[in-house]
Amino acid sequence: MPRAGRRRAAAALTSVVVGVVALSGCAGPAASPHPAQPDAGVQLFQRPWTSIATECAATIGPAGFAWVLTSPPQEHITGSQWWTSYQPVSYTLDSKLGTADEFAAMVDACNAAGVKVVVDAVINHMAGIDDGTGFAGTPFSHDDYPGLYTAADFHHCALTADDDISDYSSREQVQTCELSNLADLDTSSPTVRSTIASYLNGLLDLGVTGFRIDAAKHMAADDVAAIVEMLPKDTMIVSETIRGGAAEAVQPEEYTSIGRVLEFQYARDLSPQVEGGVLSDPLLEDPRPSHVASKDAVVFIDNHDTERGEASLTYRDRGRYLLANALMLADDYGTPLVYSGYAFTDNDAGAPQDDTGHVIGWTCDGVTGPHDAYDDGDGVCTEAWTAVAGMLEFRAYAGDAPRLPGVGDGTVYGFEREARGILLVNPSNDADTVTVRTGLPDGEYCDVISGGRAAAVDGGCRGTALIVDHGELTAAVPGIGALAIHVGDRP
Ligand code: ARE
Ligand code: CA
Repeated sequence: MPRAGRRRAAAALTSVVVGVVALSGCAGPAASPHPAQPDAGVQLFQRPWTSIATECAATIGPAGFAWVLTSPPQEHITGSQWWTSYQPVSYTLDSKLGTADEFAAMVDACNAAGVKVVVDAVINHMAGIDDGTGFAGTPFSHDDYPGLYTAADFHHCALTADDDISDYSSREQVQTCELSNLADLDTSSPTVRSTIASYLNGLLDLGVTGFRIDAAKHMAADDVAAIVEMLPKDTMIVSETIRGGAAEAVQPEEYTSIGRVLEFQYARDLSPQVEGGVLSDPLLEDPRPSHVASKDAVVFIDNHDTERGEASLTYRDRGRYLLANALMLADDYGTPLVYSGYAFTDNDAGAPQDDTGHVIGWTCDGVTGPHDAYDDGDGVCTEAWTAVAGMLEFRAYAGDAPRLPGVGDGTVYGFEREARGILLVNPSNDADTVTVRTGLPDGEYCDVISGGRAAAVDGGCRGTALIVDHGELTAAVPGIGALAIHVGDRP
């Protein structure tokens, strides 16, 4: 199908799915508002295309995710580490995650399930090793990639002894030297820009919706903008610009005119509070200092880098990690990106591979929450957690209702999305009962943390039933637990 046709078809399918969600909302009480269009995404780190295709139909679409972020799809260096994906050798779609045909089939399957596909675009650099043969058989050396780039297409910054970035307070180093020895493309060059744009346009032709721009900080914002201008106007762009503090020369704000940015500060403020068991700090409420504007932000609790580094909560924290995700999904700040990777003890270890170097696929059948224990290589399957699906529904019903100031007592903290829903979390080990004022209409509700999406079934409730009476909600919140009710889920 030609590009325009495919893209139109994907848009039409999305609105059909949204329509179905809206209709099931109507089956409830007449007063229920319709849910808003989903906006949250899920990063499926190192998940093969055939697995993503299955998951889009089985869990991701039904859970109410709007988009999935894939790992990089281009040919890369060989090796068992996950990070080989971030050393491109060519733009051929033949990688440890699957073939071009499998990629195209995955995009079609996800679009058909109402899930848009956003691709991790590694365009700042090529490989970081001296030479080799790529996963699809392409021979290369550090700054020579046959038929694609020659030495003239790369920066050779000559600002540091080894041409590597050593000082993040120098804009010139950050953007024209090598990030960990990765051959740095001269993104100011018109030919480099158009080579990159043709790679990205090829992906859009397959029905992809947009891109995470890897290492965006390491390209001048003007260079990224010039490349994005060669793509269709509605292409979704999420720039990876790690907020590195005031001493750094390059700041995320420089990239917000191009699209959204990943706002790293969000998890840095939220997660330590959940981990420490005390949630009350006004940092979590408006106005949020040192964050980009809400409309410009994609937020997350962790990602593939931070779960191996700075993140204070990851899948290993099980219940508290779930609480942080619930708080993010309930929030009115930013576009949430849930993270789903695999268990590991060695930071470099890739997802399990077969003897051809392909990652062995996994699906999330039967997963309903964090596992009690993980073996290395186990899929975490966050996208299949009952509470995550429930909070995506909460989010849809919260729509554009503002987040009200925090409520709570003892170890329980929570907030209301005005008159639409309320979330209460208890990050301590012990259950705690609280009574809070709420603007939700009086009546019976069904908790979506324990009950999931459409927790109210057949006039009953699959989760914990809760009552709002005279504008008050009294609830026993389990230790390392949460309760969430919204106007769309009333038995
Ligand atoms: C690997 C080896 C290196 C080797 C290199 C070349 O680990 O030892 O020199 O290969 O052979 C990922 C891995 C890297 C890996 C790379 C290539 O994390 O370990 O290197 O793939 O295979 C900065 C950047 C930010 C970047 C992080 C990791 O600003 O863009 O570093 N994040 C993205 C991806 C990564 C990926 C890359 C970029 C490269 O998400 O997964 O690397 O494509 C402060 C600064 C930050 C800085 C941070 C860490 O916080 O504010 O800007 O992030 O320090 O240095
Ligand atoms: Ca660069």
